[in-house]
Amino acid sequence: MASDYLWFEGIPFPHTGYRIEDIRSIRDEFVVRDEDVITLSYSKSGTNWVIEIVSTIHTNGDPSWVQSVAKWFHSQWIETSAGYECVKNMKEPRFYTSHLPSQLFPKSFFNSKAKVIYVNRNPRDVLTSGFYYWRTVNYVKHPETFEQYFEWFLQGNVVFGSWFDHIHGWLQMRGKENFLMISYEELHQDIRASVEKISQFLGKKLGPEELNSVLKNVSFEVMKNNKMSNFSLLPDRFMDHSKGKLMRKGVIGDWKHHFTVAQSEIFDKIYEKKMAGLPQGLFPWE
Ligand code: PPS
Repeated sequence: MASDYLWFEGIPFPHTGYRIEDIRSIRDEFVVRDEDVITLSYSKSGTNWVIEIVSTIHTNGDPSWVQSVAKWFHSQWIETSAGYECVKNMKEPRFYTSHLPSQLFPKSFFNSKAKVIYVNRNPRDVLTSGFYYWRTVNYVKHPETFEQYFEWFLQGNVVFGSWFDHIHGWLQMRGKENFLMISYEELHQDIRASVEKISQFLGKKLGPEELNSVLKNVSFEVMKNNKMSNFSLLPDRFMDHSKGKLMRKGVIGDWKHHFTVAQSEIFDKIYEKKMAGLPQGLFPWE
C-alpha cells in the first residue's frame, strides 16, 4: 500500500519530489516576472495539452523543441523541488506549470503581469482520469476501488486537495487581462479556435502554415507517440508504466462509463451546492 501524502496547510501533495520548505518558499519568496507564462490547472484537466500548445506556439509551429526536450524541462511544475530549482535558474522567456491552489501560489504573481492560462475540465472526467493516473505512482495513497476514490475526491482527500476549492480560488482572477481560462472541452470542440485564442493571449500572430503545424503537433495521437511529451521517459520511481499512461483516452465524458447512477446523483447534488452563486453556463459541461 502506497503511503499517505505530504500535507501543507491542509493540502495533500505527493510525498516524493516535493518538500514543505519549497512549497512555502514558492508562495512567500519566489518572484514571478511580468514576462513569465504559466500553465495552471487542477491536475488531470488537460495541463499537458496546454503546455504543448503554448510551447509550439512559442516556436511558431516548429515541433523540434517539444520533440527534443522533455516536457518537465521546458515547462517545469514549479511546486516540485526539481522544478522549483530549475525555474529559479531559468532564463527568459520562462514557461512553467503549476497545480497549486491560489492560496499557495507565489504571492508576487498577484501584482505581476505574468500570463496565466488556467485550464479546467469537467470534474467528473478529472476524477476518472485521476483514478487511473494516480495508481501508476507509489508516492500517493491508492484507493482500493473507484468508489473509494470517488469519495476521496469529493472530500478533497486527493493530491492538490478539493477540485471545488481550486476552481473557486482561481475564478477570482476571472476577467483579469493576464488570466485566460480555457476548458478541456473547448479544446476538444474547436482546437483551431482554442489555439488562436491562446496565441492571441500570448501576443503571437501565427501564419496559416504555422497554425496548421501547431494543430498537428498537439493532437492526441502525436503527443501520445512523442516520448518527450507522453511521460514515458519518467523514471520508474516516479511512474510504473505497466500500470497506466498519461495519454490514456483523451476523450470527453469517460466518467459516464465509470459513475453509477447513484454516484452521478450524489456528484450532481454536491456540485450544485458547491458551485451555487456562479453564473449558469460558465463551464461547457454544465
Ligand atoms: S497532469 O499529470 O495532472 O498534468 O495531467 P493533465 O495533463 O492535466 O491531464 C491528463 C489528461 O489529459 C489528456 N490529454 C489529452 N486529451 C486530448 N488531446 C490531447 N492532446 C491530450 N493531451 C493530454 C490525457 O489523455 C489525460 O486524460 P484521460 O482522460 O486520462 O485520457
